[in-house]
Amino acid sequence: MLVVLGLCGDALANPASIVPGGRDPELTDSGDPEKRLHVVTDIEYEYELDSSTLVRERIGNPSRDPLLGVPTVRDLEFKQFRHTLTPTVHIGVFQDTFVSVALPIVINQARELNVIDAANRAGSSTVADGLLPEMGFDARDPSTRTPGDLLFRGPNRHGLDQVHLGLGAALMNQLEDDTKPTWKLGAEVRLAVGTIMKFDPMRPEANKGVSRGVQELELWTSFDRKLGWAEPWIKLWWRVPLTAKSDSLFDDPGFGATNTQSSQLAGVESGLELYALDNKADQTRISLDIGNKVIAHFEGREYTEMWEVFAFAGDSRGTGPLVLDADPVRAGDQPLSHPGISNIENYLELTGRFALRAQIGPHVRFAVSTDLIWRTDHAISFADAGVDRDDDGDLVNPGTDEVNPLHAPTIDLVGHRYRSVDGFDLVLGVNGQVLF
Ligand SMILES: [Ca+2]
Ligand SMILES: [Ca+2]
Ligand SMILES: [Ca+2]
Repeated sequence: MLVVLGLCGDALANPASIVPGGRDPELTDSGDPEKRLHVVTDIEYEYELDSSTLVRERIGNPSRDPLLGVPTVRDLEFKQFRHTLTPTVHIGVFQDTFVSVALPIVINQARELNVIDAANRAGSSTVADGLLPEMGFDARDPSTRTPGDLLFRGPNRHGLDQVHLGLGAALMNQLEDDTKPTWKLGAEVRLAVGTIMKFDPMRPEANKGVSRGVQELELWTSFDRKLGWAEPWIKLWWRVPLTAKSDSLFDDPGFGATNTQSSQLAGVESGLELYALDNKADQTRISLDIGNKVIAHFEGREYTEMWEVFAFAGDSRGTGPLVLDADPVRAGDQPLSHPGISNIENYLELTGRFALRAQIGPHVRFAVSTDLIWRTDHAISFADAGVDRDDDGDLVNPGTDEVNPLHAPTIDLVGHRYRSVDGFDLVLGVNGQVLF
């Protein structure tokens, strides 16, 4: 997508040489060198299709060679569709310095889980362990048996997660000194604004929010250099959660709970933009941008493919297998609902991206793009049993403050974990940009 670099973290941007607050690109060769680029407005539409297979670790087969590692069974297929519209405005506030506001709006998000062996629903490990009933669960029609291979369908969701407020500066600007690349640095605060995304099995359509309720900080830097008909660029960024809203699902229950925050992300994006047409006289350009992106997801808690099912099976008003004990030190169960979000193992997101860009005059740009995304296999129910403290022995003692209340043995014990494998996403994007 054609977006000014870094001003919209999820955009498929050529980081480009555009610097709000920097010299107006119309005046590269002549005219008033003091004329500034004041405002860049940008609108982006994305259609995203996500898929993965959920496998379950299955220990307990005595005839299996223990050296082969933990055996798994393929249980469920996950699919999600999402339409997102993101308006962004970047305003030059000083020489080569700019602020930005972006508001990603989820227009619609729908997700479902299909059982792989539809002829034997009862044999699905998710059903066998009591996480879902054999009749399945459809948020839109909870009392009816789900048809075919459909085992779970959540509500259609829409709304806002975060507003992104950015501040950036170009330390070098090729438009002003053509012996140098354009080098930018920036920070972005992402404030949670929308309805917190939750799931209540008794009122499955009551909450249609998409917000994680997490405030994040992103730091980024980028380099871009136009060399004749080619323009290589690279961007590095790191995103860390600062706090979570008090009613978010990222709650620390104390005792032996660790890693209760949303996971951190780090990314490297790069590309090579090749100009098929570059008419300097009227600034008409057509280019192909071929690039890649590597994003590391670090251990932490996330809304995974299974989060609504885990919330379903952990509703403290019922007797599901994931109901937690809020106080491990007090005898008996103090029922605590499983929040649905779960600990994830480190994984990588690897993206190949192709964008076709057109520039019509100095101030109007369009792009269409495709991202192909592969996610490495990783465990998605990965909570530790707790922490061993300074007592004798090195195990987490039951009934003590060493126990992690968020640990649900049915899914978090080695040999019982859920793993997301064969993750593949496709993103199609359309983008328009106007510079003033
Ligand atoms: Ca207890
Ligand atoms: Ca201990
Ligand atoms: Ca110890």
